[in-house]
Amino acid sequence: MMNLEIEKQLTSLCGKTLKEASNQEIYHALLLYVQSESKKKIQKEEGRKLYYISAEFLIGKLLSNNLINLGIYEDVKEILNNSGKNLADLEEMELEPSLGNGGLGRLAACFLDSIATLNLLGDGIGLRYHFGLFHQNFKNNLQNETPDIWLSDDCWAEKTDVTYPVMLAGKEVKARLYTIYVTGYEGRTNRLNLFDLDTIDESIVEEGICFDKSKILENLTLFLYPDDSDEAGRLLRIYQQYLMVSAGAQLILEECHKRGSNYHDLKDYAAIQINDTHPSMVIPELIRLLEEKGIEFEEAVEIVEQVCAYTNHTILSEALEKWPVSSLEKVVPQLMPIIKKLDEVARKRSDNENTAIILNDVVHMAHMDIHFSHSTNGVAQLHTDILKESELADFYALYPDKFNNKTNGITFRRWLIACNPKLCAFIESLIGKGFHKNASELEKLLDHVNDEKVLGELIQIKKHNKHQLNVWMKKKQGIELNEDAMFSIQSKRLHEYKRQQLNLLFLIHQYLEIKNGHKPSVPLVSIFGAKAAPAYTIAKDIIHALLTLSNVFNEDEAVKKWLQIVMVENYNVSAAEKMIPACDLSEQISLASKEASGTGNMKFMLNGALTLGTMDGANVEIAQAVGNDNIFIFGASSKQVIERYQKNDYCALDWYESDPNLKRAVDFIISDEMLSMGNEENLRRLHHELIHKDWFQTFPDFNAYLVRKGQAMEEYSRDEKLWAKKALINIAHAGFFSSDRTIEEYNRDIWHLH
Ligand code: 26W
Repeated sequence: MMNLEIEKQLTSLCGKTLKEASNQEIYHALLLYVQSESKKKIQKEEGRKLYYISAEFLIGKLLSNNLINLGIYEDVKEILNNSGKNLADLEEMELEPSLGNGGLGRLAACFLDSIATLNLLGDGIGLRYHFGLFHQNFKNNLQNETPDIWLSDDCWAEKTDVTYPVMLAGKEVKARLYTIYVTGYEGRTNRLNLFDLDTIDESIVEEGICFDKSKILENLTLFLYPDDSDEAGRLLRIYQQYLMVSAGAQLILEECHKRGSNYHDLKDYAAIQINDTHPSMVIPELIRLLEEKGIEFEEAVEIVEQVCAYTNHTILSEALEKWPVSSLEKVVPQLMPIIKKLDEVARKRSDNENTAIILNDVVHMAHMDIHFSHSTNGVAQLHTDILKESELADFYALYPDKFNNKTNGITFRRWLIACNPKLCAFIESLIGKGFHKNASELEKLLDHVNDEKVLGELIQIKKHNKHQLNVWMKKKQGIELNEDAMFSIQSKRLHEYKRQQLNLLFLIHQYLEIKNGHKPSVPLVSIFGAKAAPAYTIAKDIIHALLTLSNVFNEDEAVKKWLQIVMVENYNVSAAEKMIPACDLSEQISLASKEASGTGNMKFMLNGALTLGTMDGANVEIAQAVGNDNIFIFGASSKQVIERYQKNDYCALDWYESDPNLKRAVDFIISDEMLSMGNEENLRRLHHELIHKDWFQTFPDFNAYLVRKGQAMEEYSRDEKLWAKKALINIAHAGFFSSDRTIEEYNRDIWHLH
């Protein structure tokens, strides 16, 4: 019955039978159909509403996800099959928006899914970047950046008639609202509100991703985080942020007013979550707008503090945004008097200079957030502890009650149900479907961990997923993977603290051992996915070294069978959905204390990979959940690392000179083999950086990493059933890492919706 109705609608939207229609026409019809079905699940807006403001929403492709959430995935698949069409082919046609860098943006997307699934009233606010971050391709073993096109006629972001005036550098522009409907799993529909300017001109992009950074009206929303290594780029970031928060704040006030707020009681109508410091200007902007409505400054400050909450996602100082007063004076002169008054209030609240907002003519955005919101949270227990004890200790002393932890989570709808249908169906056959909405039910799997048949099936599913990844890689990059090997995957932004370079040194070591006649216990396919920020030189050098090393391996017939490096081009959500289900060993090897949480670690665990990791971010909580026998932990503790930084006595050269294995691996970067296939400049720079700086302390962890990874490979090759048992134990304990749990905690402690 359902099928007939859907088919009728699709046929009418296509204007012809599904058999006759092209994939493009069917995709278009499905988009319209899903949008109209989604809108039917919009509910009346009552009570307090959450606004999640974020510069990034890494939402991934939406078709399958929406079909699953609307409960019609299987129906649509069957209807298409009956007409000789294939849903997977349609999924391939969708262009993925790259509206984020990594974890922070993907977290925001998972949160929107969980908020709607839990039937909470909550919308996202962000920007409609035309080309997202960038599209990555490799040429001559180097990363190249081009625009990542996603806007087309078949686009999930609907243009609206709604606009808000925004003052940029004293000139008024019109911010236009676009809407993406966010479906909950068997739940309500909310919105993702994305702002843009009508005046953007995509044709000003020249070679690669270069464009005239001074033409604000034409370039403002072209890219996410355009290169901020120069002044024009930094100003552009401020323009972007202000467009987002000013339009966002106007939308919030307008909606609350419509629902009955007189602004004095704004806290009964709105909760605003500030996702890292990028949207921090929402605080002075709201105060400015409330003053325009006749509210006194003191009261406006109070209202904003009741409404806003701030999430910190990093302790890396370069990511804690600080804007020069002179830059803000240029772009948002209307905010500077307010920020100065807020600085005075902050200085009255505490005589500790470190907690001031303006220091040496620089505005510390995070400081403003902490003073003028009622909650500051970290994103994993360890991260929150470090914030309280060191990075933000002065603020914790001032406002102990504001600080709280919200360990990150992921949506199981996308990261299991959609991306790993075989595993999902198998789990359902064992414990039913309850875990779709109640993730802790996965613990029921513990009853099966000694069942040989179950473990055998789990092994087969992993094999199937590895085969699928191989098929995809062959098609995408013409690379064939050794399916019998262990698949280790490190996929995340490229950053020195995440230490892809440590993995590189391991691979070199393994290669040299094979050359010396010491074969590893199992062949290894080492897969990477990573984009490097366009201006981050050393990160790009690491990509270059990995690609070059991969050539070296491929050229060597004897080594090739044992070792393979695969760099997945343009790593994004869709690539992750293919890679994660196929992983045996999940590489989470950041320098302890530096990875706030990580969320990839949770996705791999849920899909039955074992973690090789340091005691960092949420790895700590994963280790607690699964127990030490079911995870491979190595390396210095966060305490040791923090101490080393405090003492400032780490000397990379000493480690290099005292460990022959390490020295041999590091020097191979500039060996004849590498130089003959790579660029001398890139390789020498990386070599030099490692031995003279190694700011993220790869050398002290090198040996522990070799040993632990060797153990993991040995266990994997010795007893595949035991490995599968450990994988099942990981899946069974993944429930805590559902973003439904995270959102329930945000709501319980911070938002108080319903
Ligand atoms: C300067 C601008 C800037 C700085 C840092 C923009 C973006 C970033 C990062 C990409 C922010 C980020 O993604 N942080 C990650 O947030 C995740 C979700 O909480 C955490 O799991 C990761 O550990 C953290 O690195």
